[in-house]
Amino acid sequence: MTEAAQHNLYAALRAAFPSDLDSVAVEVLDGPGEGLRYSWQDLDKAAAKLANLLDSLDLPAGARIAVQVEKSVECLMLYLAVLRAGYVYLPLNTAYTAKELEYFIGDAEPSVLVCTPCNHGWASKLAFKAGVDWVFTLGGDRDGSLLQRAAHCADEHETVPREADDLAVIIYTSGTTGRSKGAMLSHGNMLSNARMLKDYWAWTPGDVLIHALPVFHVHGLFVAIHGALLNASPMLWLNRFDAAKVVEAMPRATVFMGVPTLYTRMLALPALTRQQASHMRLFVSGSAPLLMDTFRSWKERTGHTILERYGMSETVMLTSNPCGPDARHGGLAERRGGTVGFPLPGVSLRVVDGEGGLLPAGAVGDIQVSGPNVFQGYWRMPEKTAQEFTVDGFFRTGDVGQVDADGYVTIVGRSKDLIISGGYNVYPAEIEQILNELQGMAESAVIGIPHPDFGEVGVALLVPREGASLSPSEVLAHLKSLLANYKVPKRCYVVDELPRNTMGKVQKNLLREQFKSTFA
Ligand code: MCA
Ligand code: AMP
Repeated sequence: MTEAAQHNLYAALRAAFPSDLDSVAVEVLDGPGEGLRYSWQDLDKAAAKLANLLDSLDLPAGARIAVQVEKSVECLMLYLAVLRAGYVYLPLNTAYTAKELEYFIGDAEPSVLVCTPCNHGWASKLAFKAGVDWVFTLGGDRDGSLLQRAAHCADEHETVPREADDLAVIIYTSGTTGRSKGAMLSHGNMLSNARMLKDYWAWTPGDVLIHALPVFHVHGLFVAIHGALLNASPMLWLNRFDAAKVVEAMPRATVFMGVPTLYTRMLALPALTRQQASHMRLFVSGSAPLLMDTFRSWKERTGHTILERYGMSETVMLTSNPCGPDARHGGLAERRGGTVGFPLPGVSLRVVDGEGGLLPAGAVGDIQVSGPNVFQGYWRMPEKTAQEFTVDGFFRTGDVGQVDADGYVTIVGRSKDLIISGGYNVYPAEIEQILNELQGMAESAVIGIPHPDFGEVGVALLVPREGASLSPSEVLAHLKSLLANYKVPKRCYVVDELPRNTMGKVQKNLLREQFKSTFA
């Protein structure tokens, strides 16, 4: 392999594969492929075939490959193939509606779209209209045109050289303006983060990962998959999270990663016992705040202390509680509930006041970060990108927090108006924009309130125009037709007015207080 090819993330992952390529890399625990075992050789050869298929399409340099398919091992192979062939992977949540897909395709201008066979009718129509050259299908049962076409391709492929700064992935995140932005991550952003996490979380030979997260966001696609592949660790693979199946798999595994909702759902099962979890080494939680109650209950029930970490689509992972003693912090090894741990090695994190002045330990302010993991900017949004970075190159996370005297970081809130529901981000602005365009709507506000399963969910408050009447159920149905289902508020109330401060700004904190017990 050439020197340059080694900057390609795929080359680094491939170099870590075990010498016995016939050993099991992935075992599927659910769905149509339940019981199937894929070897490392299978991953490598399928990724080669798919990369050769992409090469045969004569795509322009830097071509985006948009993928909106159900989770499957074949989807993982496609991800590896795109990296290997040097193109840019664009994963899309399967919950996105036609309207949302249309936006992403219009913005990213991919050359290829891979969709599920059942969406092919409308998705291909929309894609071809937007100028996409190729549309393939990939189903959950190894069906669809993508694999049929790739079957005829050679199963060897020379990994395309990439520089560390070359674009590998675009991940869309919604925003406080209501318009989604594509965060551009390079091969170097992801590889540096994956290598550092391998050390920091002490991945060891013999580790086995239970993979139960979606593969279209940072947590499931990068943190979990890169971790396992870089450590040559087999994955026990669930296409859908199923609390009972994860608990059942624990005696054969050592590592699990999840959002807090997954932990609360497992805690509801009597089968989760100390004995059942005794083979496990590490439980990681992230993407949303882990409640102290969940942290304590997990410890009591299983004997394990969940390791909470913090990251973003724009930065991959930023901080983590220690896995073992951290020499940078006097050998502290304690995983402190309610905190997200220390900045990871190589990451600089600071807490600043409104003017950008550095705050002392314990003071609450805006979190800014820099490091080799921080993204290259927002796709085709140079002004937005410039706004989000300070003059000395720190990225403004939009999270509010503090660093204590021992160096532990705590996230205490967000300056961005964001709801995190079951680990998915929901931006009220995106929903309010749609609501405010409805006939008869004077104004609206979407707020996040506590929910026992999803941690937080959205509630919409609607103010009708004088003389107009609004039907909450019709409004919700309208939102459902346009937005991914997890973004749709769980409740909708018609109110006379919204509380405002003297500047005229809606006081969402008062509304959150008023509705906080809705799901208690
Ligand atoms: C499903 N529903 C939801 C959510 N998920 N509502 C609000 N929030 C959600 N997260 C709704 C559906 O709309 C549907 O409602 C009903 O619940 C049942 O849907 P279903 O698909 O059956 O739900 P599920 O399979 O039980 O899914 C729940 C889940 C899933 C397993 C918690 O949401 C999930 O996998 N979350 C993980 C998200 C994740 O990977 N985040 C990482 C992002 P209806 O019937 O009315 O339509 S990466 C990140 O955040 C950063 C970088 C980081 O730090 O990691
Ligand atoms: P995303 O759009 O998926 O990149 O979401 C990133 C956001 O998720 C961060 O800016 C935080 O607000 C939030 N987040 C991620 N991990 C944690 C955590 N452990 N605790 C609190 N918030 C978190």
